[in-house]
Amino acid sequence: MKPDLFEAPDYYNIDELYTDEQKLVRDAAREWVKRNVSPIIEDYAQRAEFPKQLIDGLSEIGAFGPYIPEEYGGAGLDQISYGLIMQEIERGDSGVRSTASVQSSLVMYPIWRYGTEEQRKKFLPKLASGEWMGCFGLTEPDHGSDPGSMITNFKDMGDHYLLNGAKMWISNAPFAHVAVVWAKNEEGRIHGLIVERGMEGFSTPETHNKWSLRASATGELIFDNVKVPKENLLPGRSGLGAPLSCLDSARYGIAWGAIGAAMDCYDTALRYAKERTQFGKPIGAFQLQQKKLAEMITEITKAQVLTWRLGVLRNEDKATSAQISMAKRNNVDMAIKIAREARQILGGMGITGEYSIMRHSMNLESVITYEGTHDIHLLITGLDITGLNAFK
Ligand code: TGC
Ligand code: FAD
Repeated sequence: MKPDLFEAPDYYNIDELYTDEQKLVRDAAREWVKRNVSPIIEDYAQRAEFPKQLIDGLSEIGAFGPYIPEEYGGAGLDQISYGLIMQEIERGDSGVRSTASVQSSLVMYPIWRYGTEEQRKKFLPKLASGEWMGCFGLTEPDHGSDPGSMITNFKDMGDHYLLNGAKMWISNAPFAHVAVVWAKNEEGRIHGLIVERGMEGFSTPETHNKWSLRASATGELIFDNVKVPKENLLPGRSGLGAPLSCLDSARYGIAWGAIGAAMDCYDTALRYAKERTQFGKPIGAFQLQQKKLAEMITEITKAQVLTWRLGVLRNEDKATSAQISMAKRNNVDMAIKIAREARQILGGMGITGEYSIMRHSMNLESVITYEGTHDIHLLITGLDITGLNAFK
């Protein structure tokens, strides 16, 4: 892979909107990605392997629990800093950002928000340091967009719960030490359970042959009469709203992350267009290539403004789930279109691993599907503005 010459686009001086602390956090993550992710990521993606050596560094830049209070090992940062960390990591690779998103928003967040003090003390510091890695089991083989119909269930056996069922498409599953699993009790009410590796009847087979998110490990969670101690139930909230509130936090991070992937594709294509000569001049001098580049920077700038504003609302605890859906949907769609256009600017070179664009493009096919598909987020906006439910 070519050396990482990334220069972040900031066409509207968005930097002026960030505090010094936010910029410091962002710059540290940016530097870490340049030094540690860019040089190795293509190789790991080609081999379809998660680079586990990045775990310590991810913890050091605050990517595991950016907004979790410091008393539990988190970085105690605000929501914009959290977003900027996700942006920088996904500038490197969506799969690495996925690992951080799951650890922070889908494992640490529910334990922090809905767990007991004992659960917080037992799990959060180890998850923040990366000593333990986590995964989040909501999706099932037959229930993806409609998680409320899940069949994974647990029975109260007096001194423990007995868990049965299966989850599919679970990021980090193959190596996770703990899984936050959503399952129905005997009354059909959804609860979160912390399942730990080593519990009898719990297995995590890896999903192979992905063309997308190859540097992220994906797997199944299989529960065959797993005895889960009663103290592993998250008591703070039940019902579908509990896992969906975790998704709000992760979707918010993805809205920022997608900007990172788009920025990397744009920056690469811009540099290439100025250097590559055809018909006696740089291809960037042709109107058709300028149209692509001008549209890319316009869309990136709009996404930056949208996401900064969403971050302000999140910091004030005023962002709605529907606002988060709009940003996730818009920014991932923006990034996937930019990746496709940027690939074309590089001609044949664009399909090779010499450049990051094709990897981003393929990764974004997962990002546009997970955490709610492009269609589902549109329907969430539709429901919000009309009050009419078009899901069912
Ligand atoms: P519905 O009846 O609308 O809602 C059920 C209850 O949940 C509440 N609620 C929310 N609460 C918090 N945050 C949200 N975003 C919420 N959305 C809804 C709602 O108020 C209600 O509460 P209550 O008290 O009345 O019971 O539920 P529905 O069954 O009609 O489904 C709605 C729908 C389709 C929007 C939802 O289920 C959905 O978002 N589906 C998409 C599924 C999804 O996003 N799965 C993601 C799996 S995890 C993942 O992909 C991780 S990838 C990670 C990585 O690698 O980065
Ligand atoms: P389906 O729900 O079957 O949807 C198929 C198509 O139908 C989509 O185009 C969808 O938009 C459309 N559709 C569905 N319902 C409607 C409707 N009402 N109206 C209109 N169109 C509709 N899940 C986890 O729980 N944890 C994880 O860590 C996790 N990681 C993932 C990692 C990867 C790489 C991938 C690919 C997925 C991951 N997922 C995870 C699962 C992900 O959240 C689901 O794939 C996603 O929610 C969609 O579910 P599905 O694949 O079953 O598609």
